[in-house]
Amino acid sequence: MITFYAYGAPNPHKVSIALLELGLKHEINVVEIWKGAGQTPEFLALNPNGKVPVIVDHDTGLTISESNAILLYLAEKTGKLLPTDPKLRQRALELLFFQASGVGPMFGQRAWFTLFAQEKVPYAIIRYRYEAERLTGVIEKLLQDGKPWFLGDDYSIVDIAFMGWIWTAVQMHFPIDDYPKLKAWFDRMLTRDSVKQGLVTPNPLPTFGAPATAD
Ligand SMILES: N[C@@H](CCC(=O)N[C@@H](CS)C(=O)NCC(=O)O)C(=O)O
Repeated sequence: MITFYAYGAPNPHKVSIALLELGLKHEINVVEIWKGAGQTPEFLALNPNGKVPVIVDHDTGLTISESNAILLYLAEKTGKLLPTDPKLRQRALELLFFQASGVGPMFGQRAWFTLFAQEKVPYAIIRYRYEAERLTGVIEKLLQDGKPWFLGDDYSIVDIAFMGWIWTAVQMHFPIDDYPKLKAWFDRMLTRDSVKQGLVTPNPLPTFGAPATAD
């Protein structure tokens, strides 16, 4: 049994999708992150960084934070969604790190400065829009011609890791149609029941207005 500390946001949604895809028994504990619930002593004892997702695996006694570390853990626990071939496995790790260290933070800053910041900061809007769009171009190149998934023929946790922020970016009205391979992958992801359900578990993203421009 797994306890999943979650909220409807890009990183927890990855774990929602993985738990459903893998059919792992779990209970959900909703953490109201925008009401300060991530900063309580009880939650900080689970994750000193005060953010979701976190899982507690009662079978092993392990508490794990960081969405892509959780995806890796769940894949290794079940022996699914991660290739065993050493070259492909290494590629999976590379892409998981790229997603977590590049795409997630830059998409997050773009969202912050174009949708949430109280003050309009043109330099930050330009900087993070440019960087997020550059990274989207990199993702477009990573999707190989004629292959359905990031690692080729097999669906994996790498696809799940990218979906969290790509889904969020689309909900935030950032363009995806300019990236045909990414758009085709995105539509393919949305044919999977675990993805459709995971993206509204424990709750969907809010409705976003139009992102700000620098002028
Ligand atoms: N690198 C972390 C990022 C986690 C993260 O930023 N979580 C957000 C939701 S997507 C959160 O809990 N935000 C609440 C806050 O910043 O107080 C991961 O991949 O899990």
